[in-house]
Amino acid sequence: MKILKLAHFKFSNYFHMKNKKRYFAIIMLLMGIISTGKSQNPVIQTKYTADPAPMVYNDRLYLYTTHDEDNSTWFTMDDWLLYSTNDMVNWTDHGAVLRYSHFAWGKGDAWAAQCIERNGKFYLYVPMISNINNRGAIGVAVSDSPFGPFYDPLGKPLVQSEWGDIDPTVFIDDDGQAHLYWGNPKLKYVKLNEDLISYSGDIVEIPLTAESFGKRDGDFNAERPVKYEEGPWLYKRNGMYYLFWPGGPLPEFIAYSTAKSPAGPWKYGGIVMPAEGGAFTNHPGVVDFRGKTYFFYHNGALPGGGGFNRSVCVEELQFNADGTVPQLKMTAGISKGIAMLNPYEKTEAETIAFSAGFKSSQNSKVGVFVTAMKNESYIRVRDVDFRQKGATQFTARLGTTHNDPVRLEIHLDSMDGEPVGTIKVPRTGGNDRWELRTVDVPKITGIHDIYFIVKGKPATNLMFFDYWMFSE
Ligand code: FUB
Repeated sequence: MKILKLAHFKFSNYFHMKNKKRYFAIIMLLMGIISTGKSQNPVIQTKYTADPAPMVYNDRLYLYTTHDEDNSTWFTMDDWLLYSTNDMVNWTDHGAVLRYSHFAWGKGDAWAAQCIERNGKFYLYVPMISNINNRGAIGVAVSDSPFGPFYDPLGKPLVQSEWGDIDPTVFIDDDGQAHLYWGNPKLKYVKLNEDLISYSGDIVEIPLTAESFGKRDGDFNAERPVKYEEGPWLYKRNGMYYLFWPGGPLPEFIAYSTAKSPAGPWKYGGIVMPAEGGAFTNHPGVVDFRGKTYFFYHNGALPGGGGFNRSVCVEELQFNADGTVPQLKMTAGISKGIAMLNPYEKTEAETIAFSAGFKSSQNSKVGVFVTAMKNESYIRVRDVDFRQKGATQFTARLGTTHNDPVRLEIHLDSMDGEPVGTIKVPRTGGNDRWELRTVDVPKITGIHDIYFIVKGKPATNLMFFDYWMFSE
């Protein structure tokens, strides 16, 4: 009930914001960026995603997210999703890796999570409503792979004390000690044991002082005496500990505090990302990857987006020389990838730099695949290196249910002009039945962006697309 009240409070504040005009201007700007096809943010377009939790493992960046169901009017969230990238511009969808229903004690609300690796095992800390006492609780699920399957080794919550036990962030320090922070509106902390599925010592309630978390502007709220709201993210750089967190009053901005020890005391640092982007929540996720630092967050920028239909974005974060964090704006995203994509290896159709009109799903036949929902749906794949030898054939695994012709066009570097190849999509009859099609293409060499554009008369579900590759 308390969380419901909190959300109601969030919701009404949001819609009574005085800066409504500014909000709509930003939405129009983001929609403009999206429609030019040059956008990189939001990084996922085939589903509504929120609460990004990046993790680097074996030189690949994994991104766990929550999942706002389509047309949600509340935080209707049933599962946790996984995406990954090798280049920061093309993202592969690995589908849902865990659901609240996988926990015998889980009742609903698959909210902000974080995954961490130790000794080849993956620990996913997840909040949800527990059916033990109908309150928020934090569980931990374990897997041998970042992709799952994850299982609940405890059969009960790791933490369950009172309302507001949500949004866990986990961090393993250089000395091997793991730390867990969480909470809304309280901020709580505990040291995890070596096994990462238990803790010793008391749960500490971090004092919410203005010195640590900034004086709250606007409303006086006895429950929320400072800016801190929820969604903490613990990160370390050059011996300094950073706690990033969404602050209020609503709509949320992201701010940070620093400390010389992972347990605090914390010193308020300032606002990293002011409130903008059309969602009344935000959520930080910060990670180092191949020498750069990336700052993940969410907004409501996708078509149909908003406070309960959010989308995950990313910016590069460059710290100031003195270790303070500069203020970031929400932008079109990463403009330059950090690696090339090899078109001679099988590439999943759900590896996408940007798309419009596609939705992703998964089934037992092919795993994750994408569906073109309307005429002229497109997928852009960036920085594809055909090398000097060049490609002369294109193969795709795809299908449709329609009698009316549907075609897949392959374009290079732009959606305009003549395609380099066109496939007449075979009528397989369903997404449990697939066919391979190969077409010749004029020799393609060098580095290009590829656009896959689906064209046809059917009103919806034009084409299912599983994977593609070129041949030399
Ligand atoms: O996504 C559900 C909740 O909204 C998260 O747990 C919070 O951090 C906020 O983003």
